[in-house]
Amino acid sequence: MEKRIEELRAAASRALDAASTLDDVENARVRYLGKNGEITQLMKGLKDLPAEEKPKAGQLFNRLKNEVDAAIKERKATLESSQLDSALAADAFDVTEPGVRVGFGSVHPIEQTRRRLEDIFTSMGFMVLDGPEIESDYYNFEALNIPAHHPARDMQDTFWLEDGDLLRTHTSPVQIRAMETYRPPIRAIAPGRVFRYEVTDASHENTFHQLEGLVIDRDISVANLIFAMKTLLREIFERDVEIRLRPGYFPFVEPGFELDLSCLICDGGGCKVCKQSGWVELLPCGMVHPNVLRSGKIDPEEYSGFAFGLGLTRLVMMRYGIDDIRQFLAGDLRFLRQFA
Ligand code: 2NL
Repeated sequence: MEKRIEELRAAASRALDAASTLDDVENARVRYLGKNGEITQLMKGLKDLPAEEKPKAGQLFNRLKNEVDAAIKERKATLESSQLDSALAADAFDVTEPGVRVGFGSVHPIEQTRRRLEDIFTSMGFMVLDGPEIESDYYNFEALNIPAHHPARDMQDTFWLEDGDLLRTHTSPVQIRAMETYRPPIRAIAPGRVFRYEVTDASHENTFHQLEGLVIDRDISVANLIFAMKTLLREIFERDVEIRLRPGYFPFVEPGFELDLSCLICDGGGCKVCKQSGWVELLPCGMVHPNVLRSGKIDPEEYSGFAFGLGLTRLVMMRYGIDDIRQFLAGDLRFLRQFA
């Protein structure tokens, strides 16, 4: 019995010395001290020994068990700490190494202009409103006095969705919602992305930016419209501008106007930009149609208003002399960096 105990002690010790991973240690524990382990099995034979040998053998077994147990714990601790050391070593980095410069982006020229316009309008007491880019037929057309089969629906080549909704072709739906939500007086602008189903070229995009505005109160007239538009344009271009109104047709306004700006390139003298006319077409606008007021639950007998639709994309092209609208969405850093 004593000899067998010594053999087991030596074998367990060798196994632990050879253990190079925590798995190896666990395997050794199972092999010697596990339920069916070699030491455990041998201890079970203790009861068959003659009575006088039992106390001594019992003592020896206990010592063996405790020794192997302690050796396992020690080996485990050693391996765990060396594992941590190597994990830390692998993680080490050189704090003296030069950094990699992270490039900063810049604000897109359309966004810059939009922010500037929002500042101008909020300083005049306008709310800045937002709305969904996916709209219903009702908010995009019906409520704006553009009934089914109206030619305007063909004019505005629309991205229709399968469920009958659409990508908004203007931000006017935002203003219909504003009329439903707020009571007059209302002063609001709705800047945002709009979509047209269109073949792209230097001056046409399927996605562009608009900023529409709406003012509703008692006794609002064309005079208020003209004053507001002149103020707006003076702020944008940072100088006094000449404007003129021509009749224009939009189903949601009556009367409707095309607002022309005296050409800023040639000061009205005639150049390539204004095609020698001295004027550039800039701002469709008009007095809100009574039907549209009614859509917004506003009584046209009591209130009147004006509205305008500023093509933000076109404005930015004019301001910076950009001659290809596709630049805006192309993501070419050489283009974008010029506005940083
Ligand atoms: C355009 C269209 C215009 C409006 C937009 C408008 C909105 C409501 C009521 C009445 Cl809720 N009018 N918007 C008015 C006149 C012209 O322009 O496509 N502009 C680039």
